[in-house]
Amino acid sequence: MRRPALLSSFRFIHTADIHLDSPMHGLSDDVPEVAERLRLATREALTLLVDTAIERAVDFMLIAGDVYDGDWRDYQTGVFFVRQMQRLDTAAIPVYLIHGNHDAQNQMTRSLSLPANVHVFSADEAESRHLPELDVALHGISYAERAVTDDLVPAYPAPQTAAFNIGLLHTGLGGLGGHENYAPCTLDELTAKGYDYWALGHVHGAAVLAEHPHVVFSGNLQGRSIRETGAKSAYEVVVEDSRVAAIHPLYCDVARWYRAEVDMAGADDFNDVLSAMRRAIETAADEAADRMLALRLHLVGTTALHDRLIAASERLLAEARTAAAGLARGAPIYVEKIRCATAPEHDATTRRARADALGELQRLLDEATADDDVRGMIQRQIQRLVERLPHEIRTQTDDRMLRAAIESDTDTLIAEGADYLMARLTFDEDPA
Ligand SMILES: [Mn+2]
Repeated sequence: MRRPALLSSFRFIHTADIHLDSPMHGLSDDVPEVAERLRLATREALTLLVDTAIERAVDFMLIAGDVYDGDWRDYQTGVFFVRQMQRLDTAAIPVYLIHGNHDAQNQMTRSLSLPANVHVFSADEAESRHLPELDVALHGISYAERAVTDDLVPAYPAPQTAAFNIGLLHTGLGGLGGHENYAPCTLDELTAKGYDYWALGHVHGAAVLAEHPHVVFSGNLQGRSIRETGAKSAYEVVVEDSRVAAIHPLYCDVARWYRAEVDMAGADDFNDVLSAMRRAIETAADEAADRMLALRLHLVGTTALHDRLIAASERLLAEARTAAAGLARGAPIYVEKIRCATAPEHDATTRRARADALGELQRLLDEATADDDVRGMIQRQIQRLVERLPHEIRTQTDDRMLRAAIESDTDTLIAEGADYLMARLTFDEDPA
């Protein structure tokens, strides 16, 4: 095992995927004050990280790609970043960063000069920086273009002897966590490189994949949609005698996304439903402490109220939003969506047996479902709609009917559609 000549002790921050000024997905204009504050969350999280770096007097900061979400709308995004870097400059904290797929060289049409404490690794070839006072060698390369499909690791320089070696790399590492597999590589390849710490970016879930040598994804700094739930952080890495002694998460997220299940099994009427939703909102608010909260409620369980819940979805959302607004709390709560995943006490079998118009409709739907001509027609019509959907929706939607349409799952599509139709016919919009 290689031994540094001089043992060195220091602390640094590893962050990545800041996605500054990224839109927050799933915000609606119904609650403009909350939506506006959530839109600023990526900036506030970076401000908090810089506060923390200064307060803890770390020796340097690493940003492993995707500082920006994409090309700036105007210079304000860049101005904001430069100002935060200037604060670190004043505190004599150097910053080393690489660009990732979102802020690759060819994605950005605007740029601003950065203060002298910030070093951006070249997009032309992997390069190294030596920090003599700490005996640290940093290696990295920025993305020249969005879709980097080559393994970049072989091009990284050999470790410097008598130094603590750190590699900054933006990688999908084999498609981890469903992220695009850019700059693919393997864990074995990274641990075999001879570096002491790999500061990785791109995968938004934090993960320490190996220790001694360390291979670490810091995850993104601030969740931006219901797909990025729970606490988000950067890491503070403590090195003692040229060896990683500890890694602490620094929670700088100012808004948290949560999914909460609300069990409807015990609900007898609409008031019970509202109380259960209110309790779920309060519990999530406690978990988020004093942060902003963006919440999705999943109504679950078997209930006689199933049809009414589906028919009253707009009112339920409005009720949940006013309940959230009524909580005395420093930071706002945004109820993003209510997903009704309850099961009816009386299903299609019971409906089919009814002698009235609903029974007849159910029997008609049954026939249609079994008819190949009808199925073919539905498939063709839906296919035409699906082809027009933006790529992002096609790949990311978690709406059950939309998913069924995209995946040409005609059975689910018809069953869900029939369920909704039945619910709307059985109950009016506004249950008492
Ligand atoms: Mn990325």
